[in-house]
Amino acid sequence: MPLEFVNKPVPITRVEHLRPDSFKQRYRNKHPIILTKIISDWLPVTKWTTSYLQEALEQTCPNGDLQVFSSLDNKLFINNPEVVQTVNISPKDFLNLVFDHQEQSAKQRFYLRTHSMPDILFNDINIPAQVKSLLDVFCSNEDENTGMNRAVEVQCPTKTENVKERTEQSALCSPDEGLSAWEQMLSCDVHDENSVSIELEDSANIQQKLPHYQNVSLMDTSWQKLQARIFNQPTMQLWVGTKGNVTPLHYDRNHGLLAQIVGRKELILFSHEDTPNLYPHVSYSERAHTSRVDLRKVYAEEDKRFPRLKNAQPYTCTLQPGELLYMPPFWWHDVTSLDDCVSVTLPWDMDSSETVPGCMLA
Ligand SMILES: O=C(O)CCC(=O)C(=O)O
Repeated sequence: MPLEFVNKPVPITRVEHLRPDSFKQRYRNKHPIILTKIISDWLPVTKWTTSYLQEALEQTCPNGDLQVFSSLDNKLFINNPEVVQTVNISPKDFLNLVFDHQEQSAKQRFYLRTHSMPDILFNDINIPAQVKSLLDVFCSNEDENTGMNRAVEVQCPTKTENVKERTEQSALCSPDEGLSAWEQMLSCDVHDENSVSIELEDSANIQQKLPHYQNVSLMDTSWQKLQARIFNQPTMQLWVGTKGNVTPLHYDRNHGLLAQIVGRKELILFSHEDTPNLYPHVSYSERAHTSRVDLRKVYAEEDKRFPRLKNAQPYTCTLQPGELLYMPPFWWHDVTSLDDCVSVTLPWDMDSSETVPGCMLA
């Protein structure tokens, strides 16, 4: 008989699109949510075939092997030498082993979790339209701390021929030598050599102020900050692994987006409020963010050591390719790959205004 929870598992809400203010009011730092359309036509979802991934991964290790995990029980994967060991393997062999459908039932499982996003793949993710589609939702129109309207940044526009000549002539004798003509015309602070900051309200008639320039593009500065945080190549991770892999119950201290690119993943989440029911490892250990519970064993009533688990409130979903899951900081999650899978995680830190839940400090 499978374990009966006191509280029935609740399916995580799915929406096609979400307005930034709804995200801020209802989900950010509060509740998980799945967005079904926001990445469905993302380049990675359509472009990352096995051969393309092989090419990208070969560039990250031109002279040799990738480091991937194999699991000591061929199932549970967590970054801990008691549970996994590392294997050195060429990208080609690794991808063949993961995506080889002949041997599916008996095969050895592997998991690749990169420490940074390989360049080629990062370029596919970080193209402006994709960045914008995510930031529209995950960043609202106000400054997070002051509630004031923000400044916008003007990216270096393209000069028309006319202006090029005038700039070159005036540069010979101009007292403002060093400042380009477009910066002088806006008479504002120079940000760096490619951009300047202006007040949001001054941005409405920006094109009229720069009549001789093309491609005047505006970038909201707090968007830029969030872009640098969410689309941060060193923290973004690529996960490629075999059907049946399990990342057991744990929490992260950051906001997390899990973008599902290939295959399906089944997730079980619990709020940080359920921490006492989830039996974390002792707080001074390196495994404090992981649970002592293997959900599969407890669900099957093979392990009776964790009676409080049945009082927890599970939130569940099967994440499909092209879907994006938002997980708030300190929410526990357990992930099973239902297929051979490729995913991308995009974590970002809590703001200074967001606090660690009291129950996690105990
Ligand atoms: O996809 C997985 O196997 C684990 C993902 C995860 O733990 C995370 O996104 O924090």
